[in-house]
Amino acid sequence: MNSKKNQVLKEAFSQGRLMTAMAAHNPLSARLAQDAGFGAIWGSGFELSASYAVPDANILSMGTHLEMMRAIASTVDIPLIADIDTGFGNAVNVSYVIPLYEAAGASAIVMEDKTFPKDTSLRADGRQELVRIEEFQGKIEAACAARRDPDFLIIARVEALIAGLGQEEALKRGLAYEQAGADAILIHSKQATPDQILSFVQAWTGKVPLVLVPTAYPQLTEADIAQLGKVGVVIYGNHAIRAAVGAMQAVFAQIRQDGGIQNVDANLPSVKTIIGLQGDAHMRQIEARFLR
Ligand code: SPV
Ligand code: MG
Repeated sequence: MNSKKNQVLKEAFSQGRLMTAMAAHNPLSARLAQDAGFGAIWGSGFELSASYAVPDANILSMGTHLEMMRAIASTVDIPLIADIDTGFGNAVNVSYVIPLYEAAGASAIVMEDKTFPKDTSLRADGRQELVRIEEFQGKIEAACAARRDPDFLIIARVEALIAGLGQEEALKRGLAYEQAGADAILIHSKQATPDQILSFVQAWTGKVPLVLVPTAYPQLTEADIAQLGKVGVVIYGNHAIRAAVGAMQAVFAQIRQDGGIQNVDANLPSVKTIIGLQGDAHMRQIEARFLR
């Protein structure tokens, strides 16, 4: 079952098809993303941290993230790309972490070249310290050696642009990580226009596909990205949690303002809709078949 999901991503890469991955922070948000037609789920550390109301800075334990990935992977049929931040330590930690994520049902991991504990990328003035290139190559090699299914993808994330180190350093790191065995390179940018990313993509001479997270430069559409030809996945990094926060804030404020739920009820998904999302139909089938 899982090896099939792994192949979906791998095949998209080899066929040069652009995959879309929507962030999720729990199985319900993953199911909604699947129902909406996204090709994959992004097991976002930012979203999970936000859902626990803590910063995205390795405050949550690896176990907390891992268990959420297991719950998500067992709920959806599309591949899960797990965000393992910096790999929770050095190459030794990575060697132990990869089989756990694979067994949890992820089809790929993204590991970034920052120091542990990391700071979140999109915050202005975050602590963005990178590890040495050789050290990160060792972590990628450890990840590749630790996977059991060769179709389980190891995606290396370059944070040089986030750290303000410029395109040359970002390209150097991307190529070094490809050489170490990475199946794709995620290049992240927090610039408010796509120029920085477009320049990187144009200059990219590697053979493996790139992965983009256009949160900071939303003007860049999927059609634009597909046209670039070098990008394998576009990740929508935090739109599930932002949508949820915005919707809750609006409804909670309305209820307080009105002194009751009389004006919000008609605009909310019905209880029946939620029961459907809980997988009620499946449970009723089980009831009909086995309850005596
Ligand atoms: C995440 O969603 O956890 C990411 C993407 O890593 S970002 O928050 O943009 O760094
Ligand atoms: Mg993250």
